[in-house]
Amino acid sequence: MGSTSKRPTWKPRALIVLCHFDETHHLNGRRDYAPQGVGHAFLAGAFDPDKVNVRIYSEFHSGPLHDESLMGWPDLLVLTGVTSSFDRMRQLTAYVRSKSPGVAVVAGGPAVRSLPTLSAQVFDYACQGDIEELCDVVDAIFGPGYTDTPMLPRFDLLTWKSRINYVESSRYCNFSCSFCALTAEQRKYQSYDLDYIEAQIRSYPSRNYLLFIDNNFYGNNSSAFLAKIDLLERLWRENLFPGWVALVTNDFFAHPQNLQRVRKAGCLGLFSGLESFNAEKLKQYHKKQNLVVPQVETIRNCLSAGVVYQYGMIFDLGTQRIDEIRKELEFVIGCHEIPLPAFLSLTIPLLRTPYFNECLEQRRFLPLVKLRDMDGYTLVTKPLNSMEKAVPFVRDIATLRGYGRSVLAHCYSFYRAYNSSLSKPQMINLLANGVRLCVPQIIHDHSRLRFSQRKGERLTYVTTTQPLGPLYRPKFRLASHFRSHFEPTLITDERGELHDSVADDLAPDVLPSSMTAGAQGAGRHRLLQTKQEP
Ligand code: B12
Ligand code: SF4
Repeated sequence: MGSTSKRPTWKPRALIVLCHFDETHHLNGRRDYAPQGVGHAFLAGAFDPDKVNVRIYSEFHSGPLHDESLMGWPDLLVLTGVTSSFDRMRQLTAYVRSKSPGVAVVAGGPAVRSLPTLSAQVFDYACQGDIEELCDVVDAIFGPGYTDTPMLPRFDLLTWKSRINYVESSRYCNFSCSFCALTAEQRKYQSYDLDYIEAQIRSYPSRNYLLFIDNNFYGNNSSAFLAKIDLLERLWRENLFPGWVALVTNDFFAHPQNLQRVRKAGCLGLFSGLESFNAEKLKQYHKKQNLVVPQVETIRNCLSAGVVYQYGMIFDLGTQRIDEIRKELEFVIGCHEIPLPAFLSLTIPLLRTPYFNECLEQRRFLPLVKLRDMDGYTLVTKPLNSMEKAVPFVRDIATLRGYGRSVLAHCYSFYRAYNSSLSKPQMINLLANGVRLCVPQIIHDHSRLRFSQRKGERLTYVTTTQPLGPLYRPKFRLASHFRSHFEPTLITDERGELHDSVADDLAPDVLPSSMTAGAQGAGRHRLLQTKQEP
């Protein structure tokens, strides 16, 4: 932790930003995308609303923060975001320090956890813990009396118009897939107290669909799971929401009664990290939970039970040939019993994961890998195929470009197969996904503006040559010592070896500091009476 200390004699102002780089270099934000990140609303719960003025901003939703008056507003800046948004956190730090001299900057989340040494050099407080750690930081900066107990998310500050209310019922995951950021962090799976879940749901002012953003809504304790479903059924019957969707791991489907139970409790859809139909690949990913039940049968059973099934697929061009991947895609598009994937992306070697270490050891990284390009849509490792073949594949991956007719045929047959078991809104949801894949330009998406704003800066889809884009050019004049905040964080050097600037944090023999005792802010868990699993 840093040592910034400020005893306010006025009502202090805290700005919380969910930082984001859009991989398309699109600058308008994705208002119509689900799920939205809600980390900023959770963090806002740390402050006593009577004692601190709090404002939140999501760059994923509303586009890059450019409002200079807002940059000049806070006494405290809190930053969160996915790993690839680290540079954006650095940029905002420079902007806000420049406009609000004396501001304290607090950052946390996966990027800060993966790069603790580097983060400590940039931010005043580089948090390794959970959201509750923010209360300790606020105490340290403003003194006692400015935090709120219990710490409830401030969904009332979300200004977006949405038909979805986001809720979280657990933290982390009890599996350890080789590519997953949570595997790198090694935190224990935690289910939240039912009162806390209910309080989140009731705190929303409007009746909307519920989306659980949990990594693993099912968890590893069936009685805790069933108690949660009982709660949801009670609240659903109370008409608090029209239905709910959640993300479950594949072991959920090993018990057929689970499907009936969630359906009866108002579940409309489930998302599962299917990742691949290739069993060998799943083993390599250490995703053994996906090998327990046959995949197509699982999906069919789910849809026939009246529950939408959605999934994502990932591809590793460093170990899979494009022909092999195309066969898998053709299998999916040709199989009318299953919906099309909700998203397709490259497998990302997220920092400190086993997959990251493997790429490092096997020298699979490309030269000059930039952290901001670890977004799933830019090549950061050497492909098995030639670059000439790999690049167009990467360019088209998100949208199934080239499969338009087959996708439409798939949608038609899928509609006929499940028209009787799925409701109209459920069917529309799944078919809209097919349309998005076929005609992506009608929805804000990957094919739209796949180039940065300045002429001559077309995306190359290869990290070594990918233009940095407009956000790396400061919006206004900054003091020269802020210049380094606009240089990209490099993960590899010109030879593809670990870059010196991150070696202290990422060399395979470095013990992740996230594993150190007490790093989870445990003292501040209030309503989070976590049930430790056996
Ligand atoms: C909504 C969401 C998105 C949204 C918005 C992401 C965002 N910026 O928040 C979008 C759609 C953009 C997204 C995209 C992707 N996502 Co996503 N996403 C989520 C999801 C479902 C919810 C995020 C959220 O709001 N969490 C709630 C907050 C409260 O929790 P949290 O962010 O995990 O923060 C915890 C700690 O990190 C810490 N913390 C975080 N910030 C701070 C700040 C301070 C000051 C402190 C003290 C603590 C702290 O406290 C929290 C625990 O108490 C999570 C799963 C999950 N349940 O978190 C995945 C998740 C974050 N996504 C993930 C992945 C893999 C992706 C993609 C790479 C997927 C892909 N292949 O396309 C892309 C990234 C694209 C890109 N451009 O880089 C991974 C991790 C990614 C990473 N580390 O970078 C997760 C964890 C899912 C998973 N298990 O794999 N995602
Ligand atoms: S099941 Fe999902 S959340 Fe859990 S480790 Fe695997 S990828 Fe991560």
